[in-house]
Amino acid sequence: MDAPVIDIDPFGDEFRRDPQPAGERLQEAGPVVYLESHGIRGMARFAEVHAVLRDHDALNSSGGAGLANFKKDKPWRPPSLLLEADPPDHTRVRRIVSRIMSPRVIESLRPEFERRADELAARVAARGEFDGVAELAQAYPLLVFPDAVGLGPDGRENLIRYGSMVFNSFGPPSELFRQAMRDAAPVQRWIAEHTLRTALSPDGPGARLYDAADRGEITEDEAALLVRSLLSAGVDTTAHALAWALHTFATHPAEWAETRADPTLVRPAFEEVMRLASPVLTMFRTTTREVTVAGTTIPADEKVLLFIAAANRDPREWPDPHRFDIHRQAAHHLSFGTGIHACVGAALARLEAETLFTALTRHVRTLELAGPPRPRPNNSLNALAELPLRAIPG
Ligand code: OVM
Repeated sequence: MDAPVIDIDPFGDEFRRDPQPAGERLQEAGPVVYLESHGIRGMARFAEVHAVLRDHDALNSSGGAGLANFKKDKPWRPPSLLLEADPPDHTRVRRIVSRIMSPRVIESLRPEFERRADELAARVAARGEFDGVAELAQAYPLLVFPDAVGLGPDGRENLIRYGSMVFNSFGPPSELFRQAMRDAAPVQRWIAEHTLRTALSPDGPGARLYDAADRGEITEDEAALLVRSLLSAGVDTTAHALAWALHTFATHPAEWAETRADPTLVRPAFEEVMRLASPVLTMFRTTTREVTVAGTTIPADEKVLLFIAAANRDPREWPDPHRFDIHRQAAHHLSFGTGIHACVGAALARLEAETLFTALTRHVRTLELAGPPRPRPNNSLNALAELPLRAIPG
């Protein structure tokens, strides 16, 4: 073993409660470490995580983005055609989804998002005390995302349940995963039904994917699986990003005052929140051959855990990495990944954040914690279950 052996369990309670000290220990130990808890390699320094995400030939995704090695263990659902696929298959479908979710297409949603965000922000601010998770961070994506994809109004809570299943599945088959999978059948049935052509409005990205099927660019089944990707990764992730943005502003009143005074700061401040509080803590790749990273050789067919959130706070890349600095150049954080698998919904997530927080600058004078935030344990997400907030409107 040429990598230092570390006893941190990246799916254990201690890591979940506070991933930051573990991140520092991993970085100090070296560019590549061996995590004996699961018999896997890990990386937590920015340079190596960044390089591995871009080296999709040597470290691929069809082995799965979680702990399970799809070459050996049967996946719990048919693999994603995006997240859990490699070129050339991945390239073919990714091109189609990228076009349908392009920044120009997403930008056309802005007026509607602005209207919804303003209504929601005004209503919540007037209430004074509220749960930032239920009433803003989850409520807003659930309000705009299903419409943006072309889903009808009913059953949206299934998206939260399904997101929790998907992101817990990236860890070991622990009690946490079993809990997430309890009564999974009706949720999975709802998701499957809502990936069908008949469930999607004719003007959204869902219908555009079926147009591609009609042109023969993908099959009908592939269109359904690509809609499933949007439903898997589109709600929970943005909800937690918005929750952390609320938390960060509530605990940094000077930065909130500055952002209120100049709402063009909303966008860079959100990038800085994403850097500091990445909703995705960890993601895996699988080696396709023996590969040497920063002088450490990793055999073929091994899972490699990328500590995304830790890399975003690596002092080798970010001066004063734990400080919330809204003037920092933060946009090259790894919370949306990088390389060919970089988040295809990033423009949509950014638009949600920009419209919601711009609306809040108009309706909320001050924001503070009204009680301790309650975490929501998850195998790969940094998630909040509850965020008690107090707002003074204005
Ligand atoms: C997908 C998928 C699911 C979860 C996460 C993700 C972070 C993608 O089904 O394609 O990307």
